Amino acid sequence: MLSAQERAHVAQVWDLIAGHEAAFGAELLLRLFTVYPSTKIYFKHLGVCPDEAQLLTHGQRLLEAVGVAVQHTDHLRAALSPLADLHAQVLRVDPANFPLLIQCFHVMLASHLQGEFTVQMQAAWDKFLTEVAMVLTEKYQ
Ligand code: ZNH
Repeated sequence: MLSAQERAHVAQVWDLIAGHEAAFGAELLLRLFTVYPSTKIYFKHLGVCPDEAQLLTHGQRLLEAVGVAVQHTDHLRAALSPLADLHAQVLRVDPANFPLLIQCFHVMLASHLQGEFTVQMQAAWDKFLTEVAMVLTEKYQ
C-alpha cells in the first residue's frame, strides 16, 4: 500500500505523462525490446520503428492501463482484475519480464523528467509499479 506522500509522487509524475501515452508507451516498449531482447518474443507482430502504428497502439494501451492504476492505487486488485485474467490465462507472459519492464519504465521517466525526477519519485514509482506487476501476475498457477 502506498503512503499519502508516495501517492502524491506517483500522481505528480503521471500528470506529466498524461496526454502522451502513445509516444511514451512506444518508447517504453522499444527500450524493453532493445535492452532485453528476450522480451520481444511476446511481440513478434510488432515492428521496431518509433512511429509504427501497432507499437504506438500497444504502448498507448499499456500506459492507459497504468493510468487507470494511478487512479486506483488503493484498489489495484479490483481495478486491474480483467487485465490480470488476460495475462495469467491468455498471454501467460513469464512474470520474470515484469521487473525488466519496470526497469525500462524508470529510465523512460528519467529521460523525460531529468532533474525533476527526484529519488523520492523513483522510489514511489518503483513501489507502485511493483504492486501493479504483483496484481497482474498473482493469478498465475
Ligand atoms: Zn501486457 C497486452 C498492460 C506487462 C506482454 N498488456 C496488454 C494490454 C494491456 C497490458 C493494457 C492490452 C490488453 C487488451 O488488448 O485488452 N502489461 C500491461 C501492464 C503491464 C504489462 C500495465 C505492467 C505494468 N505485458 C507486460 C509484460 C509483458 C506483456 C512485462 C511481456 C514482456 N501484454 C503482453 C502481450 C500482450 C499484452 C504479449 C498482447 C499484445 C497484443 O495483443 O498485441
